[in-house]
Amino acid sequence: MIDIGIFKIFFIILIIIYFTYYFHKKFPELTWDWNKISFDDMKFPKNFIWGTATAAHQIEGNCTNNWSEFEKGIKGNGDPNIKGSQKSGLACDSWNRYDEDIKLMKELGVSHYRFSIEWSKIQPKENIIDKSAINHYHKMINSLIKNNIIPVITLYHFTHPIWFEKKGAFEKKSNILFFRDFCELIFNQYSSKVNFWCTINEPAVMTSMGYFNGEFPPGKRNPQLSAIVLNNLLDAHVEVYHALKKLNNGSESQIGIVKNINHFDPWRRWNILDWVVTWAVNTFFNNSTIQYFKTGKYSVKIPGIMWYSSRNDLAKNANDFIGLNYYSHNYLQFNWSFKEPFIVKYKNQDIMTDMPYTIYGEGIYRAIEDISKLNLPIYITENGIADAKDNRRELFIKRYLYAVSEAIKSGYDVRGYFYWSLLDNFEWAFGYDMKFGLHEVDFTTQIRKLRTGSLYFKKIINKT
Ligand code: GCO
Repeated sequence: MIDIGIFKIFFIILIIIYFTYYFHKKFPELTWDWNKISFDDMKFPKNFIWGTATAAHQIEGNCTNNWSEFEKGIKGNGDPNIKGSQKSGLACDSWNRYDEDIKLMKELGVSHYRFSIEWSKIQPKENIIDKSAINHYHKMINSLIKNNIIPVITLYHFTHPIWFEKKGAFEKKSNILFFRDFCELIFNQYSSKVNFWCTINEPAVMTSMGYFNGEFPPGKRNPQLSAIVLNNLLDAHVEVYHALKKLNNGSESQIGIVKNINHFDPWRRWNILDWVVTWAVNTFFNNSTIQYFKTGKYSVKIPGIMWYSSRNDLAKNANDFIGLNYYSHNYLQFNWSFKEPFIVKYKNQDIMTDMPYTIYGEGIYRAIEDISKLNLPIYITENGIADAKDNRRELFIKRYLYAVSEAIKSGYDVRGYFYWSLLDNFEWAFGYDMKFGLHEVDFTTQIRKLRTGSLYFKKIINKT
């Protein structure tokens, strides 16, 4: 008698092999031989936009918001929320030194500056609008324009007033109205001078860090809630987009969301379990947002972790462009633990940045390919390296810019590139340890100095 069990096992093994092979082929991990690449071939179109980017909480100083509250706290394991209990504090004092910062941009040769408006400074209490804060940004925008730097506003870059946090922030769909009102107010103020608008910065970063692993405020660890908050942030973008379009200057303005793509690749390409965890993380982090704007359907269904779906038909036409933030990729290895289902891995031969990820120039090409599914003009709204020793910055810039130039050569509609960041600044949970600045900042004297590793960027942008 033949044992049916053996056939079953054989059949299951065949299926596993088939799927592993299928994933391996369908999701290649792009790698180039950098030794054979000449950076002299790099070309950018004449009208390509060059800029730098910052965010209010990271540079302005003296913010009182959900982040400044979080900076005081400690995690469940007793560690401080921010490395070494650092506080954002005075940051780069850019609230007072914006003219100095604009001078740095001019010296670099960039034509655009992406910055964010600090909601908590404009609306410190639910019923109070601070006119001096509104005037402050008017003055800053005027100064940018006077210096021929085009302002690009981000309406929401991770921070909000404490009163909004107390209401449950984006955990509740009904709170979107408060955010929409704030955006309308800002748009009415500045849209006659500014026509390039980013709504929300990196919703998936904010939700995975804030609600999945608890590294950002509100420090929760609740996967199901993170799926809901992500959906609410995407719906908030859609609501704001359509509201702003109806206002004066709305139809002439370019309004879009900013999406961070971080690829998750399997540590062992021949292991189906590594594919399963990368599928799960990519679904939440990358694909759900792309699918939402393509089809109006939001769906993150990861058995045992999160299970949520909804629809918003207004999402399909809710961007004039897409902002792409790109830094790197991570390898994931499946782990037999419900609490920690995967481990992040790095290959020995890869060059690390100071952040827990490597230099992976090819990745920005892949990310452009992915985001191009939305059929929108693409702006790289952030890309840069944390490199305190300044011994990898030039290499980073060369490789990533080369990859962007290759994407343009292949026909992708990439129209601009904003380097993150103009200055060293408060890098969220890492505090001031991460040095992303083209300019080094001495935080005791506030003196800014262009880094040697940034000279290549200056050279390229002044060539095109
Ligand atoms: C983010 C933000 C920036 C970061 C930058 C470097 O991705 O967290 O948009 O505020 O500082 O990405 O990590």
